[in-house]
Amino acid sequence: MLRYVTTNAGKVREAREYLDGVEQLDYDYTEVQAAELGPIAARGAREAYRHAGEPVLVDDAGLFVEGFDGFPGPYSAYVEDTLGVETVQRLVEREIDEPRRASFRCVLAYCDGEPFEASPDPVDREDRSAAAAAGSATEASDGDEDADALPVKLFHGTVRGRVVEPRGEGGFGYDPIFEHDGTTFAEMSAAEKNAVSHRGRAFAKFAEWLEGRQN
Ligand code: ITT
Repeated sequence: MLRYVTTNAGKVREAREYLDGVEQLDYDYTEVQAAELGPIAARGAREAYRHAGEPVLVDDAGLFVEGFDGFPGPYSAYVEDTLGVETVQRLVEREIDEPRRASFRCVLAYCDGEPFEASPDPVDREDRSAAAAAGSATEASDGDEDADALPVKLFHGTVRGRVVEPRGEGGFGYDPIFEHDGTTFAEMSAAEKNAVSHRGRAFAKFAEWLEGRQN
């Protein structure tokens, strides 16, 4: 049984469109600090796999504002919890001229304890963030050899848009302030959002790859 590892019910609603019978695992894995989402998700997937002992899928996402060099990016959850998305929108409006470009990015990290065949989507084979934290570029181990050796398959999805004044009642998180093609994500149904979103794009790749792996 595949476990979708998240504490976020909004993500689960969107994932159901792609994976029949996917079960949520409400497990709060350690989110290491890193400039990119991939290493955070990969490390989370290793930790969640060790915890669950079953195939796991971790989903790490964030809003990258171009005029802020990608901030809040990997810190999106912390910024939502502390400032709130409406404050983020006001800051962007104050500091950045139109069109206030931004992108949403999502990385899905899959781990089932087995190695992976080559495919266009990358495999993370070591815990680079642990290596960086230990001050070594070559030594990947942080003392937990087994976990570091677990390969993790990564699926990326990105969508470009603009930061706008909040509109819409649907979705979650930053959806009311993110506009794509004239509509905010909060004004879309889950199916409409999935058709264009960072998560939808990553899930479409993952679902196709998983089907091939299972057959
Ligand atoms: P888990 O880590 O338990 O999955 P989370 O909500 O902390 O839940 P992330 O770290 O991936 O998940 O999310 C980073 C932030 O981005 C957080 O504030 C989310 O609400 C927000 N977010 C993620 N995906 C989003 C989406 O599709 N639309 C709007 N906001 C989103």
